[in-house]
Amino acid sequence: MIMKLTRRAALGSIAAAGLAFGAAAPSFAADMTFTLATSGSETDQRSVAMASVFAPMVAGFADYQPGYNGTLFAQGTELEAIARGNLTMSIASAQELAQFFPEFSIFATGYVHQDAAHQVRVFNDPLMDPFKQKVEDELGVKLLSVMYLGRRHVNLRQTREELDVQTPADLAGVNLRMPGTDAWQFLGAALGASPTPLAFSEVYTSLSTGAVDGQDNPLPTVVDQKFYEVTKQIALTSHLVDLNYIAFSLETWNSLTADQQLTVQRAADAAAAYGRLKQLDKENNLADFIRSQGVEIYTPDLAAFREHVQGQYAGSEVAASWPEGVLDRINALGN
Ligand code: KDO
Repeated sequence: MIMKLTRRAALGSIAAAGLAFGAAAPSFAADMTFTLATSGSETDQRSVAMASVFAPMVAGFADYQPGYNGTLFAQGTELEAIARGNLTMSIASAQELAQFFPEFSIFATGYVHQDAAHQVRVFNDPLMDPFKQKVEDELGVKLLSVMYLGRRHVNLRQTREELDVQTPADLAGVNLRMPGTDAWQFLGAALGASPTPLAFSEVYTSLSTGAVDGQDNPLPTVVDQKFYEVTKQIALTSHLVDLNYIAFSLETWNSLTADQQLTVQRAADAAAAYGRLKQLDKENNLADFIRSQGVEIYTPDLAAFREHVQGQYAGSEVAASWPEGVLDRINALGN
């Protein structure tokens, strides 16, 4: 009979053997499981970073169990699942957090973050402390690190001959899929389009049937999701240098030893850094492949887009939620 020696049994026998020979019994932390939910795929660079960097670093005391493609929890429900104690981690967005705390919309505002390095400076700046504290105090979620998702561009089914996007006026009446939260819908309208809320998992099918005219995601996502199969152009609007946060259950965090907390924090930072570099590399090298798939890629009138989008936020209800002076501090951390 083959006895399946579980890890716990193995550790127990080692400890017993040690005691038998007078050695001090090593202290083994109870095993635990870190579940992660993401609407991203298993091959998405952020998922790869978590599985290949974060998971091994915490393996000494936690088993990492990811759920991809929204299979564990639907996109936009992960934070509540963490708050209810049904999930350990998620790759959260500022837009999702803005549903709970409207002031987070400042980190989801078009043409504010300038690049990946700016995102890191902002996340590590003291200006973030009240934001992080509020999420811990009121949602029971700890924001460990900032991940780079990439520059979002307008990606359409129409060919450039059919619709040449130079300014926001060219997007009038375009049915542009945006993720479901208010901050995303505001951004879609600020671009000049007619935004349609749709879950990430529905985007490919909706593009292929023509249920929507387009979507906006960074080039690595266009490739990972094969959106190039069902679209014909990308106008490089760079309207949002997008980010995610590695969100972690505060209850689980508080149950960890100090050493385990340090390891989890370092693992999250390492995964975010690794994923950032890989995503930047992909972003800088995918345009030719996408063009080879029949998608025209070009740069529109960026000044026109920036001016129009920023004009839509100025004086809006969204901007009214931003704490005094935070936008100036974010801009001061720019290049
Ligand atoms: C999307 O639904 O377009 C989006 O890019 C929004 C992001 O905030 C994030 O949720 C992302 O999807 C998922 O991580 C899948 O890439």
